[in-house]
Amino acid sequence: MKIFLDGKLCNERDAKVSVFDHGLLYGDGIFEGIRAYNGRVFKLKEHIDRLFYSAKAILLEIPLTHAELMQATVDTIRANKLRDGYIRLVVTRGVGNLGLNPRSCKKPSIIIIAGKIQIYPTEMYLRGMDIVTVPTVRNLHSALNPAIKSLNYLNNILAKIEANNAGVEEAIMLNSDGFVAECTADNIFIIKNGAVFTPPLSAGALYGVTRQTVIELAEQSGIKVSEPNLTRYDLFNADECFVTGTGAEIMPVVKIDGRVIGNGKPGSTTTKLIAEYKALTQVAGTPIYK
Ligand code: PXG
Repeated sequence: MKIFLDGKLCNERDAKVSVFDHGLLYGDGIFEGIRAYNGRVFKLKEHIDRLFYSAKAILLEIPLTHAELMQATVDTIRANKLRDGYIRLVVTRGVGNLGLNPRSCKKPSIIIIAGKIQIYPTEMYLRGMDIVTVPTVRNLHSALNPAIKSLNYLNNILAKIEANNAGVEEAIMLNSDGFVAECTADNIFIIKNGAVFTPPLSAGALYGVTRQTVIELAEQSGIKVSEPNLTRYDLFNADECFVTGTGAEIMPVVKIDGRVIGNGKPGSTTTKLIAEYKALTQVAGTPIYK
């Protein structure tokens, strides 16, 4: 596997970072997870834009432009001869001394890994997923804003551990007011009486690229989409529920905290959105090969 590291494509065994990198020492850095389908990078500009927004929020200067970073991403996928795959883009604060002050870090590091990912078994997409709400509350905006895709994912990982302990694959995280925020690596949606609802960004949801794509697909089909605060009660009484993410794509949810959602099977609107999303991923995006 070829890895992009600080401007060069190198072999996997040579792709090493320093133990003094603040990305490792403090989780000081940001990342993106991007997918390629059928020889194209899906929503590349949206992901790169979000990476720059995360960088801005933590006062990290990415040493490449938007265009250069998009090109580096495409080059890395091409170097690995992939047509379908998963790209992990990481920007760390870089090498510094043992104190946490980022001023000691002179140059951020850029890492691009292009590989494969399958987060959930294929069969689960047909049957639907069982999820639970967990005790770990989503980060406060006033502490570490959930809109920042930072290398500090412990908030999400703790929730994931709680999901694992409950014997399920994904967790719903509430915010400190008890409203639904999102899942550990996915946004959440419900459908009630033919309309689509998803928590607002102000509730602690990431501005998900898949979330936005699904909102657009639903609206194009004439389905009303709104972003009100949602409670667990709203989820339990939904007709349909699904989660969205670059890794998971669109996963139907059929049980939440022991409550069966709708008729306990992936709903018809969810199934339609999954088909439309799949179709879009096959034709849209930035070409990798000329
Ligand atoms: N919320 C959180 C907290 C996320 O980390 C999403 C929502 C969905 O956003 P997108 O833009 O992907 O629709 C994410 C995305 C992984 C992995 O390695 C994580 C994500 C995406 C891809 C892979 O588990 N998180």
